[in-house]
Amino acid sequence: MTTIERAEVLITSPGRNFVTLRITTSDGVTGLGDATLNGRELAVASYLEDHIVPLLIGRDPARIEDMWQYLYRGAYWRRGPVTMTAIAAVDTALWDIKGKVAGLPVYQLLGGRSRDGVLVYTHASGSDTEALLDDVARAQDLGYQAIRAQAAVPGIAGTYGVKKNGRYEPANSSLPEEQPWSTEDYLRFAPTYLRAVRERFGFDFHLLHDVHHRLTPIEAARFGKEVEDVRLFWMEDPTPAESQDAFRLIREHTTTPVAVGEALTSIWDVQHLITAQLIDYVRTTVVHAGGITHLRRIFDLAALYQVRSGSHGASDLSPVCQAAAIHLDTAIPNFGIQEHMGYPEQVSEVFRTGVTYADGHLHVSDAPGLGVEYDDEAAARFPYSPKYLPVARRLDGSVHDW
Ligand code: EZ4
Ligand code: CO
Repeated sequence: MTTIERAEVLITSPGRNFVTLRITTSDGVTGLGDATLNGRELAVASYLEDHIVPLLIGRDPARIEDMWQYLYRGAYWRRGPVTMTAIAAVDTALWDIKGKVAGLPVYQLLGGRSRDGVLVYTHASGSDTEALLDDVARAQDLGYQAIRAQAAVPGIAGTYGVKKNGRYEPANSSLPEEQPWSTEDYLRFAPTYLRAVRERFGFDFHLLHDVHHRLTPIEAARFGKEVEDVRLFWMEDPTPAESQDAFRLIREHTTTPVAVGEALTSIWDVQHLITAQLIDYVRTTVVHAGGITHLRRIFDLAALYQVRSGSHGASDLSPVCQAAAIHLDTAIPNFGIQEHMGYPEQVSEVFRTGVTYADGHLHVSDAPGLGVEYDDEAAARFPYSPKYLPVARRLDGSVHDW
């Protein structure tokens, strides 16, 4: 029997930190899984190295579902981002191996193509409304048909989502940066720049906006209602999702579509959101929600309730996760949209991927497995350096949701 012979946890920082799990079988086939949890990289590396890798050696790499059950159900301590990211890494690597053994790209193993390409949205932002408008024009020139718009709230240094020197990278300091937040200023300003985008560019493209957990349910309801004329594709993470029922209040007040889930890690975290039809798009993704196996299960549940996928795709999800996500997006019936933020240049020196962009869509190659290769020599040139996400404080100094 073919067995898992080796599993290595690889850490590199080509412009930003990534953790990768590489599993090698007794037949010499390798599979890759993304294990990156932004700002908590070493916690996942330890969970894998100290608690998962010893369990893998000698097992059958073909038993993907059983491995998932063994690592999730077989453990007393369940769920949470560290655990689910580690399980995701194993699951993704095993799908990669299965594809290579079969000589098929992963989307074929998932049932084959449901669409020609994967609609993606890119990010546009600005230090003020004019700069945002310039950035939306740039995104349109690149062919994007869906664009997320964020602008710096006047007087609020470090507003979420605004690029510095052409890139947005929130995990930016060796200890968490503390950033101010004013809900009042945001609620006054954000509708004005979203309206300015529609006034300048019209309605012939999808416009998205990320609230990034900053509002209470009633504030989010007011915001959604106020921007209905802007016809957002979605408002993202309007309020923290620890209480799934909080979304009912938003729902009762506005027809602005709601997306949530980038920080959620299991089907249980989205069960009520989906089954009570409190959201329109579920943003869970491969690396943080238990891998291809579990994400497929979430999307299948979502399909029953006309909820579509809208997976997180920020630069802190590695090209291995991106490739896995595009394979899944290609295959599922209820795909909605995929986030595509792009990577620092050096990332392509370490990860060679078959994912390509054309006309607002991403495509996977027909290479067997996920179609991603990891260059150890290049990786060694970029040592890990600790980076934290910021912390938000209201103007009175108290902690707010970042
Ligand atoms: O803040 O991935 O929609 N994208 C986002 C991201 C998240 C980061 C956190 O690690 O909200 O920018
Ligand atoms: Co987001």
